[in-house]
Amino acid sequence: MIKLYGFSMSNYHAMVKVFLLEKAFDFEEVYIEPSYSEPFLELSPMGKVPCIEVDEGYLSETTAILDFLESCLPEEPLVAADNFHRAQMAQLIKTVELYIGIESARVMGYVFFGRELNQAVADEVKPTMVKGAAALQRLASFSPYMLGDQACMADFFAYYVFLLARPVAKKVWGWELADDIAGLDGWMKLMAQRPMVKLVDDERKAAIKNMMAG
Ligand SMILES: N[C@@H](CCC(=O)N[C@@H](CS)C(=O)NCC(=O)O)C(=O)O
Repeated sequence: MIKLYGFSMSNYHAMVKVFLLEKAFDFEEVYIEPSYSEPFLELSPMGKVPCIEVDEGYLSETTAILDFLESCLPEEPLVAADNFHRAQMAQLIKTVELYIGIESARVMGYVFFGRELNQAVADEVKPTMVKGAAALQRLASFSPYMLGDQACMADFFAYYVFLLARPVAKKVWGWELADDIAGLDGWMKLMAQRPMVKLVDDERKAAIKNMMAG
């Protein structure tokens, strides 16, 4: 059985978990916090979560995990059948990951963990995110999902990026991302209604509440 290592508060963990649930995989979760130390590096060489354990070994990096899971159960597809549309989806995921997710994470400590804002970093991040948002507007159709009438891998990946990137942009720059990405708000609301997304989101909220309480 697949083992998913990580913790519920992590948005990357949420991406993998929701994907496992949507594809109806049999899996179990193992709570672990990220750490750059042995023996965890054996599972995840950058010391990050999530990672998974399958019969063949360990895998980390969310997009690699999602690709692998998709290839294990192609009969319940969450990617397009033809090569070009699949590559377009990969392009969209990469755009969201590099120019929205990773960039917004550079100022996340200020928004979620009470750290001081590094204004120089914030000044560097914003122009990249502005371009990322404009690129996404070109790449995603929001009709009503990112790439058409069915949810695909890109929707699950991007939803959990924007779940954090939106409050980050709002707090750091007073920037409502949905003002610059037409369709973003409605799409997020649609995603949030999916039963598996709701389940994972409720667990995330409960984990955050627990952390705050204790
Ligand atoms: N590129 C990684 C990012 C995962 C990630 O940033 N995970 C966070 C938890 S949400 C983590 O492990 N942080 C610890 C660290 O960066 O050392 C992926 O795609 O899985």
